[in-house]
Amino acid sequence: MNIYPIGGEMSGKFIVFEGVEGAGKTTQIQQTATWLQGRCSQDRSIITTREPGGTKLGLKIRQILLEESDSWVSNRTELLLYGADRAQHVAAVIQPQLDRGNIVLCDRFTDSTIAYQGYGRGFDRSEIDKVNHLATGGLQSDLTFWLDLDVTIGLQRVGGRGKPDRIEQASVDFHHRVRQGYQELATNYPDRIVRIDADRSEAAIQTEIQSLLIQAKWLWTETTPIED
Ligand code: Z5A
Repeated sequence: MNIYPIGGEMSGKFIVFEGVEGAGKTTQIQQTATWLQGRCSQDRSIITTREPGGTKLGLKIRQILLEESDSWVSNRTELLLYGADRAQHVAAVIQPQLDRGNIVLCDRFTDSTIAYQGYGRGFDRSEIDKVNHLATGGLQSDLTFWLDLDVTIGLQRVGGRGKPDRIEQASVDFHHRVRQGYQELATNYPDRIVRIDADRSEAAIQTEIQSLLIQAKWLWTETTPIED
């Protein structure tokens, strides 16, 4: 978690970045944080965080889920571990920062569980929703950027990073189902989820994200400059 100290008294905002592996979430979150930091300097702190692993406890869960790729984890255990990571993350980081009026940029949230454990692993949506609700108490993003990319391109982008983790090792069909899950989520929740074509340059993607945020009136106060 990185904190850019700025301060302020407003309702916090929660912006999530989603997408298949290698879609560019980390890259775009960092660039968006830097851009927002410059624009919100009098008003708010910009917090960047991620799932799994946005807390000290979550880092241990992340290690079990991803780094120990040789150990067997049942699908039900995997679902509950992502839920446990999220419960701690919401309680220890996300909700407290929102309560302070800060802007939280999060790499993955509840839609990842729907896409990966639901569409990917095959869990019923009702079971996923129960775990998500238990973990979040109903907290949802104010806006989610879905960075949409062909899964083979995404896997190629991250292919040189060394030994693939447990989820990377899943079949290409699994990753296609995940992308289809995101597609259906974006169709079903158009007010919350915005599709961004991620098969473009980093700069083009960042320009579109900034443009969408400039248009998001709920994000800005009268004292915050919103013109370029
Ligand atoms: N998971 C789950 O199953 N259920 C859940 O509830 C949650 C997660 C929360 C987390 O993995 C795994 O957990 C994830 C889903 C599962 N597994 N999968 N698949 P992670 O945190 O290790 O990885 P990730 O979230 O998938 O992120 P990533 O692989 O690091 O990708 P990214 O953040 O989207 O991309 P990036 O790091 O910004 O960029 C990747 C590379 O592409 C890098 O070399 C960049 O320089 C390059 N890049 C970035 N943008 C571009 C553009 N526009 N063009 C060309 N190259 C680019």
